[in-house]
Amino acid sequence: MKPTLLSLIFAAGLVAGSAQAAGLIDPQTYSMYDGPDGGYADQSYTGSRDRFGWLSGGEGELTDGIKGMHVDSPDDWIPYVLWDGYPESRQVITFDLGANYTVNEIQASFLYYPGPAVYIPASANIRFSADGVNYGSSMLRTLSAAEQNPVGAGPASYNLLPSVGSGRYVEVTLTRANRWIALSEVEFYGTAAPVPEPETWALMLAGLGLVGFATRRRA
Ligand SMILES: [Ca+2]
Repeated sequence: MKPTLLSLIFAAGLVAGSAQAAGLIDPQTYSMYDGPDGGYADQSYTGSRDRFGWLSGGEGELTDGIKGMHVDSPDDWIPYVLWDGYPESRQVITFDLGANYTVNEIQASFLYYPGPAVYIPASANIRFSADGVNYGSSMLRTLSAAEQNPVGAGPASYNLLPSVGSGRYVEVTLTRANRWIALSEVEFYGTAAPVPEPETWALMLAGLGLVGFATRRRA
């Protein structure tokens, strides 16, 4: 009876694992080129910033939970990181989620404000990696004309992930439609997807072997 009970417990564990609801993932760090100095830059970034404006090893405005603000005066740019479309036409942000996850959704909070030439990106390219070196194929998300031109100026949030992905590192490449883009937050929703290490597999197989051995002995 013992092996049956063990397999029941094992099966219950699998069911419990798969039933876990997708929740908000807390990224550990992100790296990217900062916005221009002043109110356009990432004001609260905790990592290092080199002389070219490359941010690494920390996090800041894009993961602080502050999003969806309207802008009424130039001071209000502060919760946003802004990048000018010229001369760079793409902005690459790489997030380290801290562990492997199955990611269902990437919500990015932008500002649409055509008066001062702040627009929604035309598209996003998403790539996942388990080790931060080798990335899977690009997942392209093209934003529709309606998404790029919301009714009235103000904050606009879109899911940039066209289909489910998995990994620890997520590279988000934003392609501009026009001049500036303003980004206040990037949120990842998903479930922990632990990839068993070879040692874990060896232990599990050894455990199954022991169960089989015990069953045979009893028979
Ligand atoms: Ca924020």
